Amino acid sequence: MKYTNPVIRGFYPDPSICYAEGYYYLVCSTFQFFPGIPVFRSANLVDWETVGYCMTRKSQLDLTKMGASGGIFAPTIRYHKGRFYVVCTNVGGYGNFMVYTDDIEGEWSEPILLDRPGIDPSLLFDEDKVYFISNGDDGSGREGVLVCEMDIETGKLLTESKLISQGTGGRYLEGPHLYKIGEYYYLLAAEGGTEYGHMECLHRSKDIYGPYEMCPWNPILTNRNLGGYFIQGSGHADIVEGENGQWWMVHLAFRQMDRWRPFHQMGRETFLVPITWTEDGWFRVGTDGTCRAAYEVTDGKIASYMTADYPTEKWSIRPEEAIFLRCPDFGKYQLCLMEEETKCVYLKPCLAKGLKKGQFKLYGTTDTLNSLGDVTFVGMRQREFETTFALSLDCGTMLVGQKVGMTAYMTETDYFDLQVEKISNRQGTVTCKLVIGGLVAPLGNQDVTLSDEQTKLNLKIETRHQSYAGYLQVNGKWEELGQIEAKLLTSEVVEGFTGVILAAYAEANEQGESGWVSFEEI
Ligand code: 6LW
Repeated sequence: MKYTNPVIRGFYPDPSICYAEGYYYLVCSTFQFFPGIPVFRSANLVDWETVGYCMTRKSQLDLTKMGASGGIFAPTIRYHKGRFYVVCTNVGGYGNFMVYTDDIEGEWSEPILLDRPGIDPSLLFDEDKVYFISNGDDGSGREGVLVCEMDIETGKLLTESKLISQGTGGRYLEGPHLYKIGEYYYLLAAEGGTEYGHMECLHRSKDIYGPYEMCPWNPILTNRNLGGYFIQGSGHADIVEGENGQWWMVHLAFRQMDRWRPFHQMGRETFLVPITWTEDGWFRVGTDGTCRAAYEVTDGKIASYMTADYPTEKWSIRPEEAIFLRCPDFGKYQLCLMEEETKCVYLKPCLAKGLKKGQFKLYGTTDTLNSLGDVTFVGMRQREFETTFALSLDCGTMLVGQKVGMTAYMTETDYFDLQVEKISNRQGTVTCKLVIGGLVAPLGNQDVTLSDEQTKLNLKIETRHQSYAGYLQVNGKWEELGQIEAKLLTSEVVEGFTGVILAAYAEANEQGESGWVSFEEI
């Protein structure tokens, strides 16, 4: 098997994986975005398709006014006797919860709230018992990995939580998972924080409650010593057994923009590394405990490669992968979606007759891009350094005073924006600006004349390894309105746990009115 990392590109952090009936399933964090917790399926661990989401209803996930990097943190997925379970934390909301489904392509249950503080919960099915694992405070001020028994039917936690590990001493012990493999319970957990010092450590015990011994070569995975290497931040992992007894680890990491520029704009992504068991019942991962750009694994023999080629991507909406902010009102979106093709029930209100592939319509509200409101916003994660995001916008469908546009969006206070304002039926203005830390930096603008025959404007955002640029097409030629250094839209500058989303949005005019604004991919 030969593949390139990351196996799931763009902002898809905190991966958790399980195996069920011939396929692997993987889930990720989504924070203030909706729907929550994408569910991916793969037959080979390399090619992943989105088959649904755990949180698709406001009754399950109310992200009203949720700030950046609040909301849905690291989920864990497990499969047991025909049912999929996900445990997770709604930070700033109702805390730890469980959802389940018997139909992986269908809807998930309402959340069952779990009465334990902390984040990053996990589950272990062990013969007739189910254990709930989380990290946090044990009640006496000691922080670490906590374990208790759980009734999987009701979500009731049956025993006191016991602290089983405080890790190896790195800061931010998180993302714990327990596995029963052979005669040992193995504990995997991340430490070091989800930045450049990130690492994954391994422990084991014959008793679930410990004492746990540490793997002699901890951390078993980290890229922190590969200075300048473009893959950094390896950690927060989960493992699964693959074909022919080959085990695999999925973990998060990020791609920094250039060798001496430790900044990353695409968020934390999902990587895959092979596992090699040792005779004494420990294991090693990746390449000397690091994650590399590409792997070739044949019959347990592992070759790895430091570099890989990444394609240039053209932005296009795939509705089942589209990402929205907080509590979208799907009545304000019309997407090109075939009813018979989508099992995403939440998208049904967006079904539009008569749209071609690549066309969509947005209806603006008084919620704006720089607010904590439910702005009409539909995006796709930036998945490659080099992306072309080009749309034709029909100003004829806008009301006077409306503002609509395209954005490379990190948070409500940090985004690159190409915005059209309709000044009158005959005039519009296109403005390119950067909003950073809430400060507005205008970069360029251009007045445009509209007529009955000429209502369309072609707009484009180009993403490069180290820049974002906004363009307007004038007389058939792309004219640059503004450009920024990509480092301004990276986690190192903006902070938080998310990555750039390339999105179109629509706002109402001052009277709170909107047209159905038409966009078309070009
Ligand atoms: C998540 C924690 C982490 O809860 O980052 O990298 C936090 N690991 O485990 C947010 O994704």
